[in-house]
Amino acid sequence: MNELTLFAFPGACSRVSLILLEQAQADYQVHWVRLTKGEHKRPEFLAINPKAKVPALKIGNDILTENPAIISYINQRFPSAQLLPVSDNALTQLQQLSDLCFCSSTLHPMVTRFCKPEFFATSDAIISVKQKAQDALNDALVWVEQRMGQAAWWYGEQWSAMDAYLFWVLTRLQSADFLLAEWPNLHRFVQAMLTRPAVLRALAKEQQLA
Ligand SMILES: N[C@@H](CCC(=O)N[C@@H](CS)C(=O)NCC(=O)O)C(=O)O
Repeated sequence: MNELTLFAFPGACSRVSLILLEQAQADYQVHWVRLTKGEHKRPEFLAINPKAKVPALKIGNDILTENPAIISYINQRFPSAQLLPVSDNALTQLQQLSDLCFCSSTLHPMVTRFCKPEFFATSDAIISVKQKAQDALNDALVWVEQRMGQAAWWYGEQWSAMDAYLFWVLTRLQSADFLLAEWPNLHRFVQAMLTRPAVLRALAKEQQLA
């Protein structure tokens, strides 16, 4: 089997893959890329991911980037962990991919604008970018809150990679003082995630670097 190394940073979206590797009880290593020190822009890491982003997953001598692709790989490599609901139906599989893309392409850019508005605006416009991101997040989270309803997890009874992804979105927002109080189902969901051993192990790994 090809060795796995996850390039990650505490609190970044690499947390999703970290949780999944823990959930699958995978044999893997973590290589921390200190974003705060600009390590993602250094030649050593650009040789891994020229897009200068975490996560990246090294699989033997190959590299995989982009969250939905990495998550799909981990799911396929560890089938017994059932990180996504199993289905032979091609459309169902694409709907699962669509859910992951909702996190990566719709929610993630809003999260970045809320948490790091200075990446997108000069000082006079920073507050306005953050406010616009908050508005967009509020609109998106109305649907997420409804979709979760009273269900334990995104796909109902079965915990999945979507829960890990949503957990990262929500905890990243909380770390930037986004209040979840308005969203009782999402608040309950985050609390439930914090009781899961794989989630706690992933967070403890992140803490080792902090
Ligand atoms: N489209 C990429 C986005 C990855 C991404 O934005 N990663 C952030 C951390 S959450 C990052 O590495 N940021 C460093 C920077 O932009 O300077 C994916 O889904 O994997």
